[in-house]
Parts: sequence; C-alpha cells; structure tokens
Amino acid sequence: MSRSAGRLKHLMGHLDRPPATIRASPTSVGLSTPTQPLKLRYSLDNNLLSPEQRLFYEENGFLLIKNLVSPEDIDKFRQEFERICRREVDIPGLIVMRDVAIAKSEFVPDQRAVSKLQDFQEDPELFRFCALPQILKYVESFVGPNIMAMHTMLINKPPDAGKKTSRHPMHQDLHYFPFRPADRIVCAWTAMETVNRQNGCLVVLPGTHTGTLKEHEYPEWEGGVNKMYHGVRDYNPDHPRVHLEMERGDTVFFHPLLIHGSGMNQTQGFRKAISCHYAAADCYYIDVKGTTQENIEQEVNEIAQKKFRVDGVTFQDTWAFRGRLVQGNRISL
Ligand SMILES: O=C(O)CCC(=O)C(=O)O
Repeated sequence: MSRSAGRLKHLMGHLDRPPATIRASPTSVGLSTPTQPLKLRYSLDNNLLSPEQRLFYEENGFLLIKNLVSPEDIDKFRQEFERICRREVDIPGLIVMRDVAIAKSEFVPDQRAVSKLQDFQEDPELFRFCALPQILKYVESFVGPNIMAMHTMLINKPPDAGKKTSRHPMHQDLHYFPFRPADRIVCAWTAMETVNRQNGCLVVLPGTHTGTLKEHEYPEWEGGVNKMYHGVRDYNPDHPRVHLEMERGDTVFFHPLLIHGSGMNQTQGFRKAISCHYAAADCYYIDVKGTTQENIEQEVNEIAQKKFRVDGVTFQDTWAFRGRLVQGNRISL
C-alpha cells in the first residue's frame, strides 16, 4: 500500500458518518488527479474496498474487479441462456430481444436470433448471478446492506450484420430508473468471455458520474437502432474514453450516471455479458413527469400495457414488479 493510501486508510476510519473531506493523491492508473479536497460520497465503508479502490470509484465512477465469477458459474449461465434460446424453458416476465438487423429475418430457434434477455428475475439459474456472495459484498460497498436487484440482463451482442446496429449508444443508466438517490444504485456487469475492442467491449467516460442526468433519445443511425437503446443527446466527444477489455469472470461495477456504451462486434462470435443493477432497499420512487425521463416512461408504459393488457400500470409499478430483495430487508422499493 502506498504511503498516501495508508494515510487515507487511517482517515477513513473517521468517515462515513457525516460525509468527510480528505485530500486525495492521484490513483495508480492516473485517470483523474484531484487537486481539490475529495468527499467520499459514492462509496461506503464495509471493510472490503481498499483506499485505492474507493478513491478510484469516487473519481472515475467505475471499478473493475478481475476474476470475480467462476468459470463453472459462467458455464451454467451460458447453458441456461442456450436453453431459453431453444425455447426449452418458459420464464415468466422474461423479455427476449432481437437485434434490429436480424429481428425481421427468418426465425432461428437458437442464440443467433437473440441479442439480449431482460428481466430474468424468475429464472432461478440466471438469477443466481444476482445473489452471488462475492458480487453482493462489492455491491454493499456502494449501496449499503439492504440490497434490491432491480434490473437483470444477459447481453448476447451479435456479430454486426454490416449496419453497425450491434453498437450500444453512449448513455446513462439512470435515464431508465424512476428511483433515487442515484448514488445508492450500482451496476455489476460480468464478462462471460474475453471482451475487447474487436467484439465490442464496454467504453466509459471516466468521471461523468459526477454530472447530472442528461437528455436521451434514439440516435439517428442510418442502419437503425435497437429498441430502448436511447443515447445521450449531447456529451463532450473529446472526453477521455476508457475501453474496458476484460476476461471471462471479470466484473465491472459502475455508477448509474456514468456515461458508457459499447462498440460494434466485428467478430463472428456472440459477445456475452451478464449484468444486474442493484439499489439500496430504502431508495424511493420519483415522479418523472416534466423531466427528461418522460420519453422513456411513455415507451415503457406502452410496452407494459401490451404485455399485461391492463391500463394504468405505471412506470414505478414496472420496477416494483421486477425488483427482488437479495440481501437484508425490503424497505421502500
Ligand atoms: O453490454 C453492452 O453492450 C452494453 C450494455 C449496456 O450498457 C446496457 O444495456 O445498458
């Protein structure tokens, strides 16, 4: 441990009651070098994160942990995904999405037709990911001890069919969430195989989690855009980017305001990742009327109306319906 990190560790013994102020030194990766006193506002102390890791998350809005999920578990998640694609199981509430470039092609009952599974909270095998103790321990460092799994996805980024539709536009996940506070929400995203720039790894804009929620809309892409893939309307294109190249089992935790997306899959393989968004169980729902989130609220409500065939399902209802407690007590979500 560096001297400054040792000093920080000592100081952190006094943090987390009222937010404290410390002067931080640069982290080892040098993505951001604060010169101002830094408030530890984005992470909590549960004796897991080192001072360097805490500072890194505070400054950059993400934290990559190598080798967190075992190859055995990843294989099981992959097998379950394949069973779903072959339609051997029917999971209530599961949304199976297809890439725009292949959605209208002849139906192929295997993974080639599926670009993403959403809302697998009722699939006991896939949902095991959300409750893995080694993941929850990190999640607790960001959201606290009472944890809800709110949003689940298995992303199967297909080889790009030449229209660049396999890209995911730069966005902030908070755009999709009608609950707050943002700082008590975190995503865990685990690579299910090697992900790199060739197959479309995640790309993040470090430090953007300290900004506000921006306006999102469908990007005007010539080849089309996948459903629900809203992008940030304007962000600084010159902001430094970090491509998160990861190995199978590596997991990145990131803040819901962090601007991120993923590139085109230029390989012939399907790039797989599994993710869950967690929130503190005492987060509260907000009304998004009159905010930049109205467009996503409307889209989600239309989908919910078609799916459940009942009027009056609210944006908040759709989240309350899929949220599951994974640790501690269920409070307000
Ligand atoms: O896995 C990816 O390609 C990006 C996923 C993502 O950012 C999302 O679905 O919000």
